Amino acid sequence: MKSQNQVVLSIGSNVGNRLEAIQSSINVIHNEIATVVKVSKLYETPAWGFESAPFYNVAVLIHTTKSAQKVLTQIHKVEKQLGRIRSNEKGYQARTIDIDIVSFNEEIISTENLQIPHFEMQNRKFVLLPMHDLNLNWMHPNFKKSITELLLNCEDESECVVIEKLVSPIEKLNVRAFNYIAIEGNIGAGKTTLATKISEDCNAKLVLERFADNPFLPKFYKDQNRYAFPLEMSFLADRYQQLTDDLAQFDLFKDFIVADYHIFKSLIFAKVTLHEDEFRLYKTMFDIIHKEMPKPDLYVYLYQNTERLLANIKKRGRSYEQEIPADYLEKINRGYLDYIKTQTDLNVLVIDISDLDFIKKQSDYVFLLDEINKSLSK
Ligand code: PH2
Ligand code: MG
Ligand code: MG
Repeated sequence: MKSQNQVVLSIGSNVGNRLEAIQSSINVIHNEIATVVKVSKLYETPAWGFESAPFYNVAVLIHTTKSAQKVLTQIHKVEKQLGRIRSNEKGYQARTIDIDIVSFNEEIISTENLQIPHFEMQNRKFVLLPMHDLNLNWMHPNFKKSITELLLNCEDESECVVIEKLVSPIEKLNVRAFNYIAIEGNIGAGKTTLATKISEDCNAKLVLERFADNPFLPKFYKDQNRYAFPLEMSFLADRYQQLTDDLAQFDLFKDFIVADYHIFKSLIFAKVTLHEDEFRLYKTMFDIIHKEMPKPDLYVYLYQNTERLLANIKKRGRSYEQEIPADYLEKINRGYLDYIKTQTDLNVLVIDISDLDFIKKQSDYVFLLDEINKSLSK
């Protein structure tokens, strides 16, 4: 199950500079509404259903947590922003830009202003051909047919010509040239959320910490002195095992790996939670183990202020985390920053996300992707 909705939009233009209009709409959608993951080839297509100049058409795949209704309202704003003027005349009009929702996951949505899947998609080659390029594993929820099958059954005879290959904003990132990115941060900083989102959007293999399996964690929060050592040892063993398994298995169908932790996290936490003598023993074990571990091409540290960490912890509601005191979080943060300072041959990117919301604000997410991309091209 994906954490985001997979939405296909059909974009068309038959007035003015058609390519520019389509490209601008893709950029505005990506920067302000939802992540544009894939873009089809650009087609020239005869006006369907009315006499008018030929269109340029594309289909795009977007990822978003927004509802279909919200996406609709926002794409209407983009149409306006790009100079679309809707007249009151009946029937189709020539237009600088038209953005329609073709599909929303495999859902059937029927409201006053929204029919999803688009009610005419099966009759329109200018929708089906571009959507076919997106290579989705998508089934029409009413007809129970794939795009390939709908194309075979489609009676539209209009001639649609490929003009050029277009590249999505996500495909433009050079993150794919790298193998392994680790997203780090304090408890509640949003590591898992960001790593999950990046893996979905950039076709990366996701490696998540299996904290839920650790039987010592709830006990530790109740009695630190008693449980810190077994907790840190079991985390270390678990992380070692997971990372050696997952990083060794190169997945041919994925472009790179994104993890929501780096093995050094173990040492950072142990330094805060263990007594000095215990830490020395722990460090001996850690040094033996971590030598074997692959190093990430990029280490991202999400810095988040304590107030928001506490709010996030409260919001996600894991019972055993609710009593975590602010000064514990501050010690952990200091541990991370001290560690980062000593790293000379690790590619580190520290991002202060205290004033960002990469879930609710697309522009904040795009900012993060840009930062990550910049530090990879260095
Ligand atoms: N959009 C329409 C009606 N007809 N024909 C082509 N070729 N391309 C379009 O995008 C298009 C159309 C209504 O939105
Ligand atoms: Mg339309
Ligand atoms: Mg429309």
